[in-house]
Amino acid sequence: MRVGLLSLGGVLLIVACGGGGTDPGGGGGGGGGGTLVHAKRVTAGSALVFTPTPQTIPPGDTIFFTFSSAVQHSVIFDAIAGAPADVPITTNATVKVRFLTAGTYDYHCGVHGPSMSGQIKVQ
Ligand SMILES: [Cu+2]
Repeated sequence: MRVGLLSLGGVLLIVACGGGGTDPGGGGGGGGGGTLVHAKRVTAGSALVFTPTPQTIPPGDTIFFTFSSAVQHSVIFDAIAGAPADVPITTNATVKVRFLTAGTYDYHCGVHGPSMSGQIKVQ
Protein backbone atom coordinates (compact mmCIF):
# COMPACT_ATOMS: atom_id res chain seq x y z
CA MET A 1 0.00 0.00 0.00
CA ARG A 2 1.18 3.42 -0.85
CA VAL A 3 0.58 6.53 1.03
CA GLY A 4 -0.04 9.42 -1.22
CA LEU A 5 1.59 12.69 -0.99
CA LEU A 6 0.19 14.71 1.71
CA SER A 7 0.20 18.26 0.65
CA LEU A 8 0.16 20.86 3.23
CA GLY A 9 -1.51 23.85 1.86
CA GLY A 10 0.50 26.75 2.97
CA VAL A 11 -2.22 29.13 3.92
CA LEU A 12 -1.05 31.80 6.19
CA LEU A 13 -3.60 33.83 7.92
CA ILE A 14 -2.35 37.12 9.05
CA VAL A 15 -4.84 38.63 11.38
CA ALA A 16 -4.33 42.25 11.86
CA CYS A 17 -5.01 43.60 15.23
CA GLY A 18 -8.00 45.76 14.76
CA GLY A 19 -7.04 48.51 17.09
CA GLY A 20 -6.88 51.33 14.67
CA GLY A 21 -6.23 54.89 15.60
CA THR A 22 -9.69 56.24 15.74
CA ASP A 23 -10.02 59.62 17.22
CA PRO A 24 -11.59 59.38 20.65
CA GLY A 25 -14.98 60.90 20.60
CA GLY A 26 -14.63 61.87 17.01
CA GLY A 27 -17.05 59.48 15.48
CA GLY A 28 -20.39 60.81 16.51
CA GLY A 29 -21.68 62.11 13.26
CA GLY A 30 -25.26 62.63 12.43
CA GLY A 31 -27.13 61.41 15.43
CA GLY A 32 -29.69 63.59 16.99
CA GLY A 33 -28.20 65.43 19.91
CA GLY A 34 -27.12 64.31 23.29
CA THR A 35 -23.81 62.61 22.62
CA LEU A 36 -21.58 65.64 22.66
CA VAL A 37 -21.96 66.73 26.24
CA HIS A 38 -19.95 69.91 26.08
CA ALA A 39 -20.64 70.96 22.52
CA LYS A 40 -22.06 74.42 22.18
CA ARG A 41 -23.74 76.30 19.42
CA VAL A 42 -23.09 79.66 17.82
CA THR A 43 -25.79 80.90 15.51
CA ALA A 44 -25.48 83.30 12.60
CA GLY A 45 -28.71 84.32 10.94
CA SER A 46 -30.30 87.27 9.26
CA ALA A 47 -29.43 89.63 12.11
CA LEU A 48 -25.74 89.77 11.11
CA VAL A 49 -24.43 88.82 14.54
CA PHE A 50 -22.91 85.69 16.00
CA THR A 51 -24.76 84.66 19.13
CA PRO A 52 -23.96 83.91 21.82
CA THR A 53 -20.45 85.25 22.09
CA PRO A 54 -18.10 84.54 23.70
CA GLN A 55 -18.63 80.82 23.99
CA THR A 56 -16.39 78.79 26.30
CA ILE A 57 -15.52 75.12 25.84
CA PRO A 58 -12.80 72.80 27.11
CA PRO A 59 -9.97 71.73 24.76
CA GLY A 60 -11.04 69.02 22.33
CA ASP A 61 -14.64 70.10 22.24
CA THR A 62 -16.77 71.27 19.40
CA ILE A 63 -18.65 74.38 18.43
CA PHE A 64 -21.59 73.96 16.10
CA PHE A 65 -21.72 77.04 13.91
CA THR A 66 -25.31 77.17 12.76
CA PHE A 67 -26.11 79.30 9.74
CA SER A 68 -29.82 79.60 10.22
CA SER A 69 -30.91 81.58 7.20
CA ALA A 70 -30.26 82.13 3.52
CA VAL A 71 -27.98 85.05 4.40
CA GLN A 72 -24.38 84.20 3.56
CA HIS A 73 -21.85 84.14 6.37
CA SER A 74 -18.42 82.66 6.91
CA VAL A 75 -16.16 82.31 9.94
CA ILE A 76 -12.62 83.63 9.61
CA PHE A 77 -10.41 83.00 12.63
CA ASP A 78 -7.57 85.31 13.54
CA ALA A 79 -4.36 83.62 12.47
CA ILE A 80 -2.93 82.50 15.79
CA ALA A 81 -1.41 79.19 16.83
CA GLY A 82 -4.08 76.59 17.51
CA ALA A 83 -6.84 78.31 15.59
CA PRO A 84 -8.98 75.92 13.57
CA ALA A 85 -9.62 76.14 9.87
CA ASP A 86 -12.00 78.84 8.67
CA VAL A 87 -15.58 78.02 7.78
CA PRO A 88 -16.32 78.94 4.17
CA ILE A 89 -19.41 80.88 3.15
CA THR A 90 -22.41 78.86 4.25
CA THR A 91 -26.19 79.20 4.34
CA ASN A 92 -28.85 77.08 6.02
CA ALA A 93 -26.45 74.52 7.47
CA THR A 94 -24.50 73.63 10.59
CA VAL A 95 -20.72 73.26 10.53
CA LYS A 96 -18.83 71.55 13.34
CA VAL A 97 -15.53 73.11 14.38
CA ARG A 98 -13.34 71.33 16.89
CA PHE A 99 -10.93 73.24 19.09
CA LEU A 100 -7.97 71.17 20.25
CA THR A 101 -5.78 73.81 21.84
CA ALA A 102 -6.50 76.09 24.77
CA GLY A 103 -6.60 79.73 23.82
CA THR A 104 -8.82 82.65 22.92
CA TYR A 105 -9.90 82.63 19.30
CA ASP A 106 -11.40 85.75 17.79
CA TYR A 107 -13.27 85.44 14.55
CA HIS A 108 -15.36 87.49 12.18
CA CYS A 109 -17.61 86.97 9.21
CA GLY A 110 -15.76 87.22 5.94
CA VAL A 111 -18.89 88.52 4.21
CA HIS A 112 -19.95 91.20 6.68
CA GLY A 113 -16.57 92.13 8.11
CA PRO A 114 -15.39 93.11 11.60
CA SER A 115 -18.82 94.37 12.66
CA MET A 116 -19.96 90.74 12.73
CA SER A 117 -17.50 89.10 15.08
CA GLY A 118 -17.23 86.75 18.00
CA GLN A 119 -14.90 84.85 20.27
CA ILE A 120 -14.38 81.26 21.36
CA LYS A 121 -12.56 80.64 24.63
CA VAL A 122 -10.99 77.22 24.97
CA GLN A 123 -9.94 76.59 28.54
CU1 LIG B 1 -21.97 87.49 7.96
